[in-house]
Amino acid sequence: MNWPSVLDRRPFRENSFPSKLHDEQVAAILGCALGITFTVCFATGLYSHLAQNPPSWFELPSRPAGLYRVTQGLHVATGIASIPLLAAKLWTVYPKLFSWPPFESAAHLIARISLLPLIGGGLFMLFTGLANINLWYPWQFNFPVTHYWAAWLTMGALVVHIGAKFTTTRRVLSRKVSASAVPSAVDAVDAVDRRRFLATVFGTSALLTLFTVGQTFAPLRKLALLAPRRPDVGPQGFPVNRTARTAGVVETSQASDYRLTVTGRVRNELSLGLDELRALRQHSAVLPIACVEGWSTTQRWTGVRVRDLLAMAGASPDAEVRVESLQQHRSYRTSDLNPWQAHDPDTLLALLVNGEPLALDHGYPLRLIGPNRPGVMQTKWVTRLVVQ
Ligand SMILES: Nc1nc2c(c(=O)[nH]1)N[C@H]1C(S)=C(S)[C@@H](COP(=O)(O)O)O[C@H]1N2
Ligand SMILES: [Mo]
Repeated sequence: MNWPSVLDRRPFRENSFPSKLHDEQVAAILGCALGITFTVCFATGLYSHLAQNPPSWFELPSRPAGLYRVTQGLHVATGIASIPLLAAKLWTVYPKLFSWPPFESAAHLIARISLLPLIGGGLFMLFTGLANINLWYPWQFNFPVTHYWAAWLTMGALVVHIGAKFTTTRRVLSRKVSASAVPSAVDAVDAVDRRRFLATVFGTSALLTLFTVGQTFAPLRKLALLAPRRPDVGPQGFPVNRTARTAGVVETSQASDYRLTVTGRVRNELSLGLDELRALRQHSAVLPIACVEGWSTTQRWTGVRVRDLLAMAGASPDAEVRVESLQQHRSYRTSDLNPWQAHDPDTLLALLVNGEPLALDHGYPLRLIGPNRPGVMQTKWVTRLVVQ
């Protein structure tokens, strides 16, 4: 192959990309914004992962009660805000794909290779996250596991990228006027174009956030027009992800022989019918359901404290508890309470929401609700507590 003739063709030819928006300073500003949104998204995602899969050295505290709601709300909001930023950033820098020679030094080669996991990973994270909040799974893999490991790969590549671009970014961001001492009229027009481009990109990002963040931030609820789930729409005024029908619990949850059992490492096993549960001391708490998909809703729940049941059963105060649902298949049929959560005065097995018996889709006859827990761990249709 004859290289020079290849280089003579588009897109390798000089001036193949005449737009002045393919500019280092624009790329640097978008890069800084993405650095912030990706870092917040990664930190809140790690927290969510720890909450759902606690390693032996970590126990999720049960307070502040609304913490997970804030962190997961931020996770989804920063992910959504990143979409226009990443699209604009990729468009700004794509001519560099065709730069010649392809690399100038070993460090430059490594920096360019790291773009593969960075761009691939970034697009993968935003696409899978967006699909997940829309409950759309056009793939075979396990979403949480893959999304988690791809995040490490992406952030690793981001660290390499920041290292490689640090000097250039500092230089172009401190550049006030154009390279020539006296800026020409053409330069001034280019600068206005660049500012307009950036304003459009940041504006799109802000509008997307504004029209979705009401799914968890109550004052903006009316504006949550683009949110896949409205926090005030559903039976009893709040949403349902998994219905009793899809969970396969329609018959069992309505059976008159329903019992709650408390077993495992206890002195006396308990087996309580609904009337017996209603006759125990009832406690109310105002707590959110904070779904990993970013929506959340706060309700007033009433029922029996888990710690009261543990005391009745004679369980040790530092016990962990596995909460099991009538649901037999698919994920989220059980969840674990660490000792803090199990003994929190607001961790309830709720019979009522806002004074009414729970709707079947909200977990009738009994659901777990506790402070600072991911929504997926607020198990519905509870039938058994196993003390570990
Ligand atoms: N048994 C059971 N409980 C469950 C689920 C489930 O699939 N099965 N879904 C969880 C999820 S993802 C959330 S966000 C909360 C609230 O979900 P809902 O909107 O389906 O009630 O309940 C949780 N409890
Ligand atoms: Mo959820």
